[in-house]
Amino acid sequence: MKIKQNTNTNTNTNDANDTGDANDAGDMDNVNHPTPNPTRIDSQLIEDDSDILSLSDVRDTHQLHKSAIKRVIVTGVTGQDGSFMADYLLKNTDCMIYGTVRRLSVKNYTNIHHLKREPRFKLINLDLTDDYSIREAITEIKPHYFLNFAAQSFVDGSWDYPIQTWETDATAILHILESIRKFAPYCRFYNAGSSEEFGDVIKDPQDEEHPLRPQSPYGAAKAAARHLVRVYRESYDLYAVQGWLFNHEGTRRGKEFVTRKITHTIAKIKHALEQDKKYDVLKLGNLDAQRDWTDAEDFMSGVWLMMNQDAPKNYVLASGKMNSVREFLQETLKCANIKHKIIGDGEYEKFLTEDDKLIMEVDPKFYRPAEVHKLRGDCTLAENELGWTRTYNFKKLVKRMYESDYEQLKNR
Ligand code: NAP
Ligand code: G4F
Repeated sequence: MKIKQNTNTNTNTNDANDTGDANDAGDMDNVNHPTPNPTRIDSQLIEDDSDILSLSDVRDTHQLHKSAIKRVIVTGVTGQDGSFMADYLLKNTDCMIYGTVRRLSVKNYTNIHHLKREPRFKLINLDLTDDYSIREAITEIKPHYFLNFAAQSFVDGSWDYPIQTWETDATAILHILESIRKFAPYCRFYNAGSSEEFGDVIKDPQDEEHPLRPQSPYGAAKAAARHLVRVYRESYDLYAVQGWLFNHEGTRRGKEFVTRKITHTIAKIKHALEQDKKYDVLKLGNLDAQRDWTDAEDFMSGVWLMMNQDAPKNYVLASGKMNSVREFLQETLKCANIKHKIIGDGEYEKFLTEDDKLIMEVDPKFYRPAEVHKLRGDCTLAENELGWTRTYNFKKLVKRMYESDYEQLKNR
């Protein structure tokens, strides 16, 4: 078992509480909407500050527009889910989307470059660890929906950065809820919950009744946020929900997560093998861990359905199927048409090509201080009550991710 150093110096709740429709016209009419002028600033997303709409620009547009267009704040829009959510909303609604970014020395807008000329998409500054920026965004934009996808989302990293994880994934949720309660109580709030909250599971599959037994600082922070969301929903009649989303993956997944790490590294190895070049072998941790892996884009409709019911309620989104990390690697190798053999086991397990070239070896560095061994979701409630369905299964997901990585590397 690996023990992590603490390197950081900085820093069941599914009771449908019917609040009535907090989003109805009556509530909204009492609000002085700063309906923005979509043509005022053309987002170029050139990754400097000129990409970002200042809140005073939002304020200037107060009097200019009185249309019924809904405003949605999407946090974490540079990440996987936030960017897919922006795409989903642009395609399926006529909402105005305010994607949030935080100051970084080197900006990475890869996942939102394609939105650069989209008039219904604007960037604003918001850092979850800065409660002032949360309050400013809510008071100035007066959003109809606040979809919070921003987080310290890497479970393994939450042992390295437990305090930052707590502040981003738990404390910030309290700041958002407080600002919504005080300044925009009609605003519907979604917080991205996780199957990691179930953690050390006692039942397979896990549904909305499964107890919260988190195994990591990340899981504990998300579980705390879930309680806060429930308390605010019940205390103040807010439309506030936190779905339980099981692992969802895709072409925009960060490369530190195991699925993308595998598809990206195997794609690199495939290119190297084709050109008879040297390559870095894939190094993984626990190959026996099992996850319920779904396509991330399939989840966006589920989240939006959750946000548009008569009453707020938390749902599990998942596929109901489970595969191991080893199986994900094997499926990727199949997509790459790399025939392999396995030797050794445990820490000594290795994947080799048929002509004995090393592809993957286990590196205990990637073991976690506490592991969630298995997660599989039961999404019957979401299917029955929301009518939510999926289009991608495990094999199609792996193929999609591998082929995207292979093509991207080819075009470099
Ligand atoms: P992701 O790709 O890691 O994206 C996280 C986003 O949060 C990034 O845009 C990041 O911005 C932003 N962020 C991080 N710290 C921030 C801060 N202090 N202030 C403002 N923004 C900050 O994560 P994801 O996979 O899309 O997941 C989205 C949400 O769903 C997260 O809350 C995650 O915990 C949850 N979730 C994910 C899964 C999954 O399988 N993907 C499953 C269950 C729950 P930068 O670009 O500036 O870093
Ligand atoms: O890809 P992972 O890092 O994702 P994990 O820990 O399941 O978390 C993801 O899903 C959660 C939902 O259940 C989200 F809430 C969270 O934000 C994130 O999106 O690891 C998956 C499994 C783990 O059991 C890990 O131990 O893969 C195992 N693994 C084995 N080798 C590895 C590696 N994980 C990573 N990241 N890197 C490895 O080399």
